[in-house]
Amino acid sequence: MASAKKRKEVKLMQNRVVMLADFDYFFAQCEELRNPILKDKPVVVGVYSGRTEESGAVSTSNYIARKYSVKSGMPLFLAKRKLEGTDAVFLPVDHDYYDQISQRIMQIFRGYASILEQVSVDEAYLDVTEQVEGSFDKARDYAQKIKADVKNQVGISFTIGIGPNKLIAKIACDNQKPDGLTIVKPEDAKAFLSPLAVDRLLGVGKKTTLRMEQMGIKTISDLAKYDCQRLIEIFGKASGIYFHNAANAVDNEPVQEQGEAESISRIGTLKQDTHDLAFILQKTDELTEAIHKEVTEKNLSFKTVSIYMVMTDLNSKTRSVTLEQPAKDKATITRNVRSLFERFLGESTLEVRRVGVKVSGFSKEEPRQKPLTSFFSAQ
Ligand code: DCP
Ligand code: CA
Ligand code: CA
Repeated sequence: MASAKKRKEVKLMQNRVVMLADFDYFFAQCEELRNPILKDKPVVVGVYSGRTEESGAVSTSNYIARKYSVKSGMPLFLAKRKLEGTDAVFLPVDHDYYDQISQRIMQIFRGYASILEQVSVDEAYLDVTEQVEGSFDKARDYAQKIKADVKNQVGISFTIGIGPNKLIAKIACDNQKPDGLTIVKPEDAKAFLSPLAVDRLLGVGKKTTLRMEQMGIKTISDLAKYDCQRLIEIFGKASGIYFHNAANAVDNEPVQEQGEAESISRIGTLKQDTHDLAFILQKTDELTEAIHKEVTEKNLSFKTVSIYMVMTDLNSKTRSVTLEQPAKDKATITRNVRSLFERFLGESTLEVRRVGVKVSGFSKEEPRQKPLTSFFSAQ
């Protein structure tokens, strides 16, 4: 019995069905969701730096605005110029709202996957091997079902890429947007990658692309054929092997649940910019409540409590305290958050716009720990 089970596991490992779901024009789609009138207009969501009314950058835009060649990262004044004469709507980012929607969708995904790995606010890998019994044909219907379910329950559309591993799923997902579905079967994976430019591979940036071009490598197929030993000599062992494998559609990275976090954090925007301790603590109490709930559910003890704040000038700051003993109670978080803010507000005259609370340094034994990006580094 045991060996039959083992064989089945091995078989499953060899023939995975991995999905990447990436929400379409996410921040802008969220704005359309709460205000459907926007759907027929160009919509630009931007980060306003606050220096002048127009200074800041485009976070994203809907597909109507993209027709006017508005792009993420573009200065807002340029986007305005491109959309001159249209009924374009410009909106500031509202991370709390997008996070809420994201969490609702991720929760639905959990019901459809054996393992869910959230990689960003609008992207997640789903290992659905078991659910579709290793079949890529079944995976097509299954993906449509997930899309329809999220559309019904939340009202957001997204694009799915399906492949035998994360690498293929990701590139398949980029293939057709929005509301796309691209399936690449294991036997087609190499041919699917072949004609693509090398910079489509994760980890191949501008510098590497240039270097590869000098070596006569332009497409992924060129890279796949290139001598692996030479790649190692030029790019080092880890990168050389990675490039060789990736170009040959080989990627054994498992889809990994991110539940075993190194830290638990929450972040929120204040109703108004302030320098008032009591006002800030009202918000951090809410955040602490949610953090403590998660800490309790996961049965963790923490050794570090941190605060995070974004000031009105958009600079962000963090402060931390390490406890003498690991703790698991809410009062410890509340008390330390309070004293960290007291001290911080005493040192700074700037007003605070967003605040965050984080606990870390968990002492429960955690197998297979992988460093996670916390909100501190993500900001
Ligand atoms: N984002 C941002 N600044 C950038 C790029 C992205 O603030 N330079 C934010 C806004 C996006 C979200 O991240 O909505 C997700 O980024 P994506 O790259 O997935 O882009 P979109 O979801 O906006 O569009 P697409 O339909 O191409 O996925
Ligand atoms: Ca997206
Ligand atoms: Ca994305």
